[in-house]
Amino acid sequence: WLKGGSVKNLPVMHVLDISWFTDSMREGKPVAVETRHLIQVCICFLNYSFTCTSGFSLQDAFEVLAESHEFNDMEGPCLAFRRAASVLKSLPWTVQNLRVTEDLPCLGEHSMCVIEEILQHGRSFEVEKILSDERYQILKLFTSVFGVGPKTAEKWYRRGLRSFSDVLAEPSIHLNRMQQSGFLHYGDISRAVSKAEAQALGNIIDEAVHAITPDAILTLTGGFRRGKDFGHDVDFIVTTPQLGKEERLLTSVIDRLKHQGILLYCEYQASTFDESKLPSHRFEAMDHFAKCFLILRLEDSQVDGGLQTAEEDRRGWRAVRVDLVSPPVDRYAFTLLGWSGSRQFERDLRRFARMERRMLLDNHALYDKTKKEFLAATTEKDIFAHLGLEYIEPWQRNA
Ligand code: DCT
Ligand code: MG
Repeated sequence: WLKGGSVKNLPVMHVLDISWFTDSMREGKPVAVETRHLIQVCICFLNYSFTCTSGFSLQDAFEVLAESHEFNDMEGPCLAFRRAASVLKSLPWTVQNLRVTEDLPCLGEHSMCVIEEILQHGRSFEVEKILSDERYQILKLFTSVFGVGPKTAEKWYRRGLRSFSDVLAEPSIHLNRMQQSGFLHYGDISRAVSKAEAQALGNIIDEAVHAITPDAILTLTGGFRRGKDFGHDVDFIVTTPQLGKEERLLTSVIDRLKHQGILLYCEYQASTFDESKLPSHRFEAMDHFAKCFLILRLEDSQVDGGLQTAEEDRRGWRAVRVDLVSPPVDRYAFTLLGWSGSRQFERDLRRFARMERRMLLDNHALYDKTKKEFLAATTEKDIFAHLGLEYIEPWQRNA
């Protein structure tokens, strides 16, 4: 299966010997990009199978179920499984019998059945069926490309495309710029970014931002602010003490990175933020501040301890995804709270604000529907206080 690159025999992948892959890597043999990805699926399966027998698999199982429902455009069950995975992740102990789950929140009937099956049999038939399903594997492969969402992946799948080479060889498919860069840098950007690499990028952005505006405010956010050791990208917030100057700052930073020859890809979105349209009653996936999605070139010499690359990779650099968002300074605290994540934490915090406090929270503002007024905040602590919640540090928001 691995050598042929075919995915037809995936149901038998749990008996696959992955030593071929590790041996190839050690011997410096080239490994095709999609094969590498399919191996990730395979390792995920092996992890799942292994952890099932050792009793730590529930969270992985729910992540798989959530993703599969996302691919089927079933938002409700997808969120329910994501929430179940989060609850299990937040527990300081491992679930070993069904009774202890009875008092846990957010575990519906379906989730309980999955837990029961795994606790009893060490595996979930439903999860195994998904993992060996060709459509799931191909959609997972396609959506792993920067710029390819579930809709595009589904479109390609329906057209009979089953691999990256199928997509790239199909003359009627026109990849947008983001997807072209996604394929071009696939190997690098599908590899996790380490803390040291994030730190090195922080130095690069810090230098650029302060060369342009000496009193600019730069903050690392996203998963690395929550103390994670690895991430899929590095997120930063940049703003200026002077209201209105922040948007020009972002375009100047982009120009500077371009001039330095390290800008491999840039999608810039100008601000569409309009105070008069607040509060927003409909939740929008993205805020309206100026932002850019970048791919930057990071040199080995810039990283403390060097880049973590495979032995045969002698380029001396790697591509990394970086996001910059630039709110006006009076919106900084809301943006920081929103971009610090995790996504599940944000979702639940907004839900809490709406249901328990009759308040609307997003990355722009906090609105009190009872008092019909906006609540100002200069720090995250102010926002927690407005919500009547005890402040929790970013590292406690990982669930
Ligand atoms: N975010 C959000 N809504 C979006 C996009 C992002 O609320 N549509 C928030 C949640 C997390 C944060 O912004 C950064 O997003 P990611 O980089 O996707 O998440 P992360 O937690 O940093 O994860 P990773 O470590 O994988 O980058
Ligand atoms: Mg991130």
